[in-house]
Amino acid sequence: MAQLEAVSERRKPASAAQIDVAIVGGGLAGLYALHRLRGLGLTARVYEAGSGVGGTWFWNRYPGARCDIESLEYSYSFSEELQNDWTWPERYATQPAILEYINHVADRFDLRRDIQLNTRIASASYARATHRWTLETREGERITARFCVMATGNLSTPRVPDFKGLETFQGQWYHSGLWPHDGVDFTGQRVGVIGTGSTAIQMIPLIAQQAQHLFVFQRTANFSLPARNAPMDPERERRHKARYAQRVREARETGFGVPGYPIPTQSALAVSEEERRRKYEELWEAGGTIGFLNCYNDFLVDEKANETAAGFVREKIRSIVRDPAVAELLAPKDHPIGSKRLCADTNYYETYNRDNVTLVDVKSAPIEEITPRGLRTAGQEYELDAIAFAIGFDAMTGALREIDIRVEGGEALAEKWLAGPRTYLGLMVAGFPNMFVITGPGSPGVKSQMIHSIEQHVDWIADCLAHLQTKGLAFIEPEQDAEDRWVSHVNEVADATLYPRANSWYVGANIPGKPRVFMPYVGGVAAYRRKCDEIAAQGYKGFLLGR
Ligand code: N01
Repeated sequence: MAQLEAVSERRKPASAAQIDVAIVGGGLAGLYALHRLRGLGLTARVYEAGSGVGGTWFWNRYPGARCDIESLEYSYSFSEELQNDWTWPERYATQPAILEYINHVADRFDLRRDIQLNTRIASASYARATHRWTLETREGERITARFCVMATGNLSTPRVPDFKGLETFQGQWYHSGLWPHDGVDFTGQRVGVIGTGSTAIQMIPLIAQQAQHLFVFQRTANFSLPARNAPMDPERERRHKARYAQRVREARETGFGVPGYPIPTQSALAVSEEERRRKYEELWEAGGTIGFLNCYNDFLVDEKANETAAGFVREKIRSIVRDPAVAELLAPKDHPIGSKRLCADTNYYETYNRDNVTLVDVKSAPIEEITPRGLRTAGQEYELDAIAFAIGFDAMTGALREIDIRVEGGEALAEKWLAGPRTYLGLMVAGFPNMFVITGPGSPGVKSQMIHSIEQHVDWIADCLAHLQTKGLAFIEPEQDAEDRWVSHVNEVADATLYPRANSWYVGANIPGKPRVFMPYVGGVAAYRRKCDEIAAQGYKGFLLGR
């Protein structure tokens, strides 16, 4: 009986009003944070704006949405049983398959009782006197917590389409990041897709198969490599699972958190052209992007080395796309390959050989306005029944800036970040005690296999909270100096690479008026983990801790 009571006590939801940890966001990061922090005996609760768990995989339901990292890698590693039991049907899982997996995790680890859906956190305010955060939801509910974990995601605030005349459009329009849950049938329609980033590159081939005519409005051509998706090879899956624990350890010693791709040591310029080409051909045939990013040590550092790969991909585009003028427009020439997110596709370039697809260059003739019947560029009006905006997100900072985060008597986070985000390790912000960010700006999150980084961040946070518990400490916050040094380090590392050369969301270039600051840490997950571990081992060097 006593045992039963203990079980039922454990199954009770954490009290909503006063908890140890408020976790904002119920995506992959929020769910793992809940699981891990519960394991410390803390009361924790997730607040999620959506009507279901899954975060990015809940919202991004556009045609073709799937992960561009192989699913055997893009999975949680904290439970070997979970990994062994789960079967991914394809090499790269679709959005519905990933969402099913996330829901399975929520059930399997009994997470739902501490997840509050349909709840958007509007503000979070910290009182130094009590060492507590007070969060307020849009509906006015108040929650107080000792710690706040922002699992708000990096690509969760869709960029609002601000095209002149949009309100006059008589057709339907959609944003990739807020796609209707029942899907959209474009059969027989004239459709416009705006954007040619990773999202558009996934949706274009599928919309082209449905639409009467598809117009793709491209401002900047992007590099894309064939994904070579296929049904899961059972033998490959068996081998993968047999070496699972070892693979997880190997992933930690890589740049991007994907095992099988150790940090390269050879320059692209140190080998013959023939050898380089052979390697690029092999990688092109194998499919996916991680191989390319890891092929030579100067791929993302040296312009000449990078150009060897960029030129190779441009040649491939010219060999696939039959109309030479279209091929030229699709071949990127204004940024190094990999300096923007390298895309993985299925039949992207091939799609431009279809009679019902037109590529429109909106760099030379920009979009002037959306009209009631379609869209007008500097040269022409295009009649459209539907528009799909694949124009991206207010990345990395958008979701945090949407919440009014402040410390009583101090400045708001949005004010502090006016000139760009500043963090210590991407994990905490000076002046904002007891608030942790998962894969925030200044961390390698978006430049890695996200789940790898999520788990590393959450584990670090959990160890930190356990340290505070053991020592009877009430708060932790970064020293200003430590934060400044980390920001300088993040910039130095980025400046030594080709990344800042591109107008990408990594520098906020896609949001008009956003300060141009390179946000991710590109020193790789191995170096980053070592740094985080060293800092913790030195008694949380660079942090102020107190009672
Ligand atoms: O967004 P983007 P996304 N007029 O910002 C164009 C992840 N992701 O949603 O480059 C005309 O990359 C803009 O043009 P330009 C992944 O990390 C992952 O595609 O600014 N065009 C660009 O072409 C990815 O990087 C998966 O000149 C305009 C496009 O819109 C991130 O999400 C799948 C415009 C926006 O591209 C974001 O990708 C999909 C305008 N006014 C996405 N404004 C996986 O597989 C913007 N554009 C895991």
